[in-house]
Amino acid sequence: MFRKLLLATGIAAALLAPVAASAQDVKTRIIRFGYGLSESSNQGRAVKYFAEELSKRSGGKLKLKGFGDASLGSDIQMQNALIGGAQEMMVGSTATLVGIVKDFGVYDLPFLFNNEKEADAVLDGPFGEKLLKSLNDKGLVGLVYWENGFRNLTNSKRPITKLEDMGGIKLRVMQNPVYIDMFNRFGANAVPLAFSELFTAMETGTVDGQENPVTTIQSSKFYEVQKYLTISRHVYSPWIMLASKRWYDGLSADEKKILNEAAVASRDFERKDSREASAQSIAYLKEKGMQINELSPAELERMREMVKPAFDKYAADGGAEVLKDLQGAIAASRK
Ligand code: TK8
Repeated sequence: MFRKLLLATGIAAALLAPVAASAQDVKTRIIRFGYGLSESSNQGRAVKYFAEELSKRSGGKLKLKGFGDASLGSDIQMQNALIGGAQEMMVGSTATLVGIVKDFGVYDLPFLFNNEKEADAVLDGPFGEKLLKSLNDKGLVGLVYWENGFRNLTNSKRPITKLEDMGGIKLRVMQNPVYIDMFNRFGANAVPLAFSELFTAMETGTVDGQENPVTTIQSSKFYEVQKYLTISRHVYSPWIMLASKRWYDGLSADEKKILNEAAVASRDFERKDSREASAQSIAYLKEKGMQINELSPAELERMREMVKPAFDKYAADGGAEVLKDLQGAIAASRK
């Protein structure tokens, strides 16, 4: 009797197992996911959340391994690894994609977005989607945009209260012509450099300053090597989650669905978390000894005036259409 029961349960289990497995066409996969910031940053927290979502939605089969602190390489190196199929996924700045799809530089023009709400509407809407799609024939799949945030200036030389204070400051910028042009117009000496080399460059005095959202200034401990923080909010910077197209194309429809849905969930988590963290950062940085000032509306207006020709240059360099589309999308988000 007992043996019969055992046998029966065994048969039932054998019959059921393939049913459960075939309900979802999901293989066990290890996904190497690289990012530039530390594990404890807003970026690191969202990678962890994404890993958990993937695991939950795949019954533990899609196993994401996060590699922070650019341990798989800088943004640009990782993009190339994805294209070649040597790495599955990453998150990084849209600004460093300009070597692959030039139009991504449009997000870097200064003072486009007034607030996060406009950015969300434009990035998640048809404009942002179209740019994501443009990566497909370059070997990349753009999944979602996360928030890096509004960028602010730090430096070790002097407080920046007016444009002229930027004069001669060696300022690290992302490897992107829009940033180089913008900060040279402001009178700084723009030095393009990978994020992964930035801390050391500031520590050794190779550069005097940099610009990033307050969350990054906190999580990357830039306050240890930078005295002055100027709230300028000159650019709203997105992050973009990317997959290797070579790898992605080999996924089943079920796996793609899980990946896409978990990516959207991670985006919503990341934006909320980053915004909450951002609200705490200023007080934290002050406590760490940074001297903080806000640029006056009048100074911001002078900066806007001064960089107007950067827009004309961008349009003349082949960006006219994408710029017009973006400005249209932002205007629509304000209605
Ligand atoms: C992290 C970078 C960073 C960006 C930069 O890899 O390079 O300044 O803001 O977030 O993508």
